[in-house]
Amino acid sequence: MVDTEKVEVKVPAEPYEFAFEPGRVALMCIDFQRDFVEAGGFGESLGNDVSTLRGSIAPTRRVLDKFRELGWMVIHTREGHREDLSDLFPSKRDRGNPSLRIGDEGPMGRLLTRGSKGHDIIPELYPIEGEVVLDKPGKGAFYGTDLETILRANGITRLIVTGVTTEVCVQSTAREANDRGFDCLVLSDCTGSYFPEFYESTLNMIKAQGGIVGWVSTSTDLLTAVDAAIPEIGASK
Ligand code: TIU
Repeated sequence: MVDTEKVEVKVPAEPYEFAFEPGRVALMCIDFQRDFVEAGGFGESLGNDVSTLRGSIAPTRRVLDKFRELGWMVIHTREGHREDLSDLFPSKRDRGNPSLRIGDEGPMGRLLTRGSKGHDIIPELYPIEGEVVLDKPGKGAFYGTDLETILRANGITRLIVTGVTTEVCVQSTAREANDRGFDCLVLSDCTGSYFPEFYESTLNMIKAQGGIVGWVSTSTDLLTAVDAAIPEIGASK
């Protein structure tokens, strides 16, 4: 048995290597909900082609499987609101004057409303027992949630960030984490945007200026680094 607490995982990344101790890292799967990824949901109601996000699912699943195998912390987030919409600002409900608004009935139930099919996480990345599921009313995962308490209570200092969409909830969460002293490694193939140019710009912004918001790498580089740091576990694959 390898004592994973003593292992340091060194991931090639931009702007430079991202190293972490296994016991201090958590995987964030941000808003992989039907409402953003599947047809008939909130993302499509805003006029987006949701198929652009699907490429991020399979690589995220590979990372999720590795975290599960190793027993490392996993946190899933879901953007959405209470059934009575008491936590929904009018500014958010009305923005853009869409034909279907948050709380309205859509093909997958009420848009971005807790308890609806569309609000829940896609089957490919569905949480299992022991993983944290965090409901959030905003874009950033720290706003209006107990995420900071959960991370600090578990000794987590570094986050592996996946999710949708890159420039909205992923970027907001990475910036919130950064301001609270958490280091974020965003996996470029495990995030997706409805807008290719925003995807590129966001990843560039995060890693610019010596990592002003965080680091960027890929699922392959992360998984290779994990297997290299923990040979017994890698060899058992
Ligand atoms: N519209 C869009 O790109 N994203 C969101 O509204 N929420 C998240 O990113 N989760």
